[in-house]
Amino acid sequence: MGVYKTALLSIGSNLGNRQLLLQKAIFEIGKVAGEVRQVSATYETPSWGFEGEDFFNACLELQTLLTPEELLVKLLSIETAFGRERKNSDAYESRTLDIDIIYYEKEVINTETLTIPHPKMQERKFILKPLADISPQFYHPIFNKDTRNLLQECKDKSTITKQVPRLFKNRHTFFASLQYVAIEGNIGAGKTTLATKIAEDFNAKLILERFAENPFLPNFYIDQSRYAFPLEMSFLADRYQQFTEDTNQLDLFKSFMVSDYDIYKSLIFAKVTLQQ
Ligand code: PH2
Ligand code: MG
Ligand code: MG
Repeated sequence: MGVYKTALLSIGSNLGNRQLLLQKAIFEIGKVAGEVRQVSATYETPSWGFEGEDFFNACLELQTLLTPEELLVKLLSIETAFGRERKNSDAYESRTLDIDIIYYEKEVINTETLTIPHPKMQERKFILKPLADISPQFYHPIFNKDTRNLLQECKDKSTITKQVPRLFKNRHTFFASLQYVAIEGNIGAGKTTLATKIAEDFNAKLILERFAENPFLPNFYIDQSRYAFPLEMSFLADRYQQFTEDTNQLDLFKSFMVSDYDIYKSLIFAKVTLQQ
């Protein structure tokens, strides 16, 4: 059995939906490289060292059984899978996703492919600030200073701003932060399948739409304009009753609720079948 090692990573994006890319990257890192134990806040930071769009940056703590080289290979393949394109030049470029190993335990590594600790970390507030969120007292093995000291001494004066939506270290913590999830979509899209899987995987109370015979439906097919209103009212009343019954009792053993319909679907139908 291998021994778990702690790696501290910096992640950044300045192309596309930056927050979503960082979040998906964290989930993927947790899937292929180990367990994500901590995630910092997200910070918006001006591009450092080149002209480009502002970045979103964060840091995370990973527990891993991989060696530094194995970890690097996994992280590079995630970058590629997330649309990162590398041109054959040394200049910085905008990127959908960058993942850098800042520390790997207290190891000092200098090979052709890998330099750990990250050689420029002490010059970059976009690394030190988020790192101070999760590892303020981690000692740099060469400088013998902790993250807080390095941040205080850092000459990078760029303004970086904390973002409000936070990143989650895994899907479980994400789902546990929710209260109610409603899945909507066309008939046959797979709403029930998805809601059922989410309920199983993430310990949610499952709320499925119950179809009752609607007495107005046959008439509606004969005379739409005459029966559309009572039909929609009847569906709405039925859904309202179901919804109140199913959501009123709190199941203390479940962490949230997931349903295969949204109560507001009545409005969508009404827009189609009713006159103004
Ligand atoms: N990454 C770089 C170069 N410059 N600037 C910001 N603000 N954030 C980054 O992640 C970043 C950068 C090279 O990897
Ligand atoms: Mg980098
Ligand atoms: Mg990199």
